[in-house]
Amino acid sequence: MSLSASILAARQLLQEAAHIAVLSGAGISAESGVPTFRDAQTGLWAHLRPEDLATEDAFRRHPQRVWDWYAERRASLAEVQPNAGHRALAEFQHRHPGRLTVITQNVDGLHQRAGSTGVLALHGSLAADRWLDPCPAGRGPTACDVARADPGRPPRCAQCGNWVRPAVVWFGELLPEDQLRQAEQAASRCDAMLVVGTAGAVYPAAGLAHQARAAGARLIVVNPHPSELDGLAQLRLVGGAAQVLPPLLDF
Ligand code: BV8
Repeated sequence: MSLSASILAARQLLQEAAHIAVLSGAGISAESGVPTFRDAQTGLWAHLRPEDLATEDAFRRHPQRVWDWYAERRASLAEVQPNAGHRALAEFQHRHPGRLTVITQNVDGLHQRAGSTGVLALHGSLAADRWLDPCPAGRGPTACDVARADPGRPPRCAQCGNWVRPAVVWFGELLPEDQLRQAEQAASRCDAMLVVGTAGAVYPAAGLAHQARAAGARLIVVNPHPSELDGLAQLRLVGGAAQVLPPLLDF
C-alpha cells in the first residue's frame, strides 16, 4: 500500500476513535534537529552508551561528564523549534478537545512548546533541575532553592554540597507515579494509539503500547524504520512524523 493510501486508511481508523492516545519518542523531534538516541548517523548514543550517562551511578562517578552532556543537550534545545508533527498533534487537540492524549518519552518539551496540553512526560524535563539527594538539613525544596546553588559543573549547595542534577528519569529510576498512572489510564481507555518516533525498546513506556493493544485499541505506528512495536500495529506508516502527522490528523 502506498504511504498516501496507508495514511488515508489510518485517518479513517482515527476518525472512528473516540479516544486517541499518542506514545511519542525521540523520532518525533528528529525533524526539529534534536538528535535521537539510537539512530546511528545522528544518535547521541552512537558514540556513547546510555549506562555511561543516563544513570545516577554514572552521575555520582562522573558528575561533570554527565552534567556537561545534559548542558550540551539543553543548549542545543534553545536553538530548535517544534516541527509540523508536534504542531499537528497540538492543533488536533484544539479542534477535538479531550479526544487526544499525548504521552511522551521525550524530555525536550517540544510537544508543550507546540501547544499540546495535558502532556504526560514520563521521563521528566531537560529544562528542570533538582537536588541529587534529599536535603540533609531536612529543609524543603523551597528553602533549598536549587537555582541559588553555587555555580559549577554541576552546581552544588553552598551549605551542604548537595549536587544539582537534571530533573529527568534515569535508567534504574522509577517514573513519576502520577504521570505513569495517567498514561496507563489513557492507554487502557483509548480506541486507537498512535506510536510515533520510538524504537519501542525502553520500559515501562513501551509497555503502554502493549497495554493499549491488550485493551482492544488499534495501533498505528509512524516511523521511517522498523521498531520493536511494529508487531502490535494494525497499520505502519513508513515515513517521518513531520510528513505523516499533518495529513493523518487533518480532520
Ligand atoms: C524503570 C530520560 C523501574 C533521560 C530516558 C536494569 C536496571 C533497571 C532497569 C532496567 C534494567 N534493564 C532494563 C530496565 C528497564 C529500563 C529499560 O527499559 N532499559 C532498556 C534500555 C532495555 N527502564 C528503566 O530503567 C526505567 N525505569 O524501569 O524503573 C526499575 C527501577 C529500578 C530497578 C529496576 C526497575 C527508566 C527508563 C527511562 C530512562 N530515561 N530518558 C534522558 O533523556 O537523558 S530513556 C530515553 O531513551 C528516552 O526517553 C526514550 O525512552 C529512550 C530512547 O528511545 P526512543 O525515544 O525510542 O528513541 P531512539 O533514538 O531509541 O529511537 C528513535 C526512533 O525514531 C527510531 O525508531 C527511529 O527510526 C525513529 N525516527 C527517526 N526519525 C524519525 C523517526 N520517527 C518518526 N519521524 C522521524 N523523522
